[in-house]
Amino acid sequence: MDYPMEPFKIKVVEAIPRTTREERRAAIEKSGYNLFNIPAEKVTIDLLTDSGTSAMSDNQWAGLMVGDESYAGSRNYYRFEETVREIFGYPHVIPAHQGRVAENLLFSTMVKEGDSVPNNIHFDTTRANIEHNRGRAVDCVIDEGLDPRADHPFKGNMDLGKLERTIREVGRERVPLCLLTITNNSGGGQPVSLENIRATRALLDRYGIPLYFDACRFAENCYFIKKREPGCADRDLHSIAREIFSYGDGCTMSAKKDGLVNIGGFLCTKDPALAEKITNLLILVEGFPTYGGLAGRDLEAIARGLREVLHEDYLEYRIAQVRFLGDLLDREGVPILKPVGGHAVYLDARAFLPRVPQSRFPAQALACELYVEGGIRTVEIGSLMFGHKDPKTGKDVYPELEMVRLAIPRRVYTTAHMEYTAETIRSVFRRRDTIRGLDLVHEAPVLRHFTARLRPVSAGEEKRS
Ligand code: PM9
Repeated sequence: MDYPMEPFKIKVVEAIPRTTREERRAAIEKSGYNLFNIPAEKVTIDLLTDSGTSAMSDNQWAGLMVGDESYAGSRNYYRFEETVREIFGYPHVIPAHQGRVAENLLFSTMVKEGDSVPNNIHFDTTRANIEHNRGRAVDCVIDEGLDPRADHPFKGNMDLGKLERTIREVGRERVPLCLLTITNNSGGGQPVSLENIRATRALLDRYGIPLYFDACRFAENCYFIKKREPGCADRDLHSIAREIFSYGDGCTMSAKKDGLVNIGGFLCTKDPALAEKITNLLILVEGFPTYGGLAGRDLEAIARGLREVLHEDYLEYRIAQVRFLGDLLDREGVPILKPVGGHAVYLDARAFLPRVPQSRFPAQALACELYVEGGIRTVEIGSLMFGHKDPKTGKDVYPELEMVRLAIPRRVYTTAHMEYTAETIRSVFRRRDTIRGLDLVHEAPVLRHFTARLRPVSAGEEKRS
């Protein structure tokens, strides 16, 4: 069978909200055409994010009951630390309540004004945390990773030429670290190959630059390596993970993704001096080093989730479910980013709505239509999330990729939910010529997509633009 059956059965269920089209129209207007402002009880299928939205297993729920809530030295911390050390192989493990805190701790310690930090593609919080420390976030993904239709098994790979040019342009001393995001979320959930990781490491070694992984979806990346990389088919997923991380100096992790939990994260490093500095900062802003902003029970759930996420039958189902939704859309000619990534299907909004210019946020307009059509909440990864003004010229700069991401929560939705989602999208696709763009009404200075307010462009305004 092409799509394997779910390797679990369902013990607890949660009712799905149903709404009328009129209710959804009223909700989207009230939200300022921003899906982050829609109450979850007005959402039928919630594909806003795969972050913190997983269903935990019975084993993880059981783990919550053995939570040790001691302020210092909780037994769950030691289990968490042992598990992270075993999978990731780094000696220093620093808990945090989510990924962006790990990023903030790392960059505020390592990045200084005027520094550049290369990555395949920085995710929004990563970019924002670097820029908050007055650094420059530089994307160096291979060209295929910026072309929604290019076929490549590892579209998340780092372009070594772009990476080396960046280092030479700014000088080695202005590059305090390099990142690799696995899988590459902003580029379509695309994996990075072991070969590319090894080569990136070798290049960085020539300049003495540390490599850190943004490891949110590391297990999905391991699975793609096993399936696609020559010589890896018979390898165990743990050994692939250990090899990946052996090439790094550490990692940041949002356990809300491949930790299979609703909250949590951590930072790892090989560097004892850096670990000490970061731990001191952690105590100031997040909590004591054996809980880092989390309850003991959360640490236990992460430890158990990290072991479950590397089960091969789970990953086979996970990746196939996402591909199933992608195939349903592709078959009908709906433009999607290909090949389908690990955690999400990405609609190519420029191809879907070719008449809407990037200055009018086509991906955001499309995301709003999907909500009105069938109560499906998605997220824009395009000009609203990544567009900005060039600080030198003051001109608007737009990202290459203009996408709507359908992120699939782990172990939450069934095949029928995927079919309903595909049918809703196909209905919008059939009436795509009627969809107009949006204008910004309000934006925050950083991470504007979370709180922005927009309004639809009228037919007259559209003609004039
Ligand atoms: N990613 C996502 O939906 C959640 C925030 S935006 C709705 O994809 C990477 C690659 C991420 C990521 C979060 C973080 C931050 C870092 N790197 O959300 O702070 O995809 O735990 O992690 C989101 P936290």
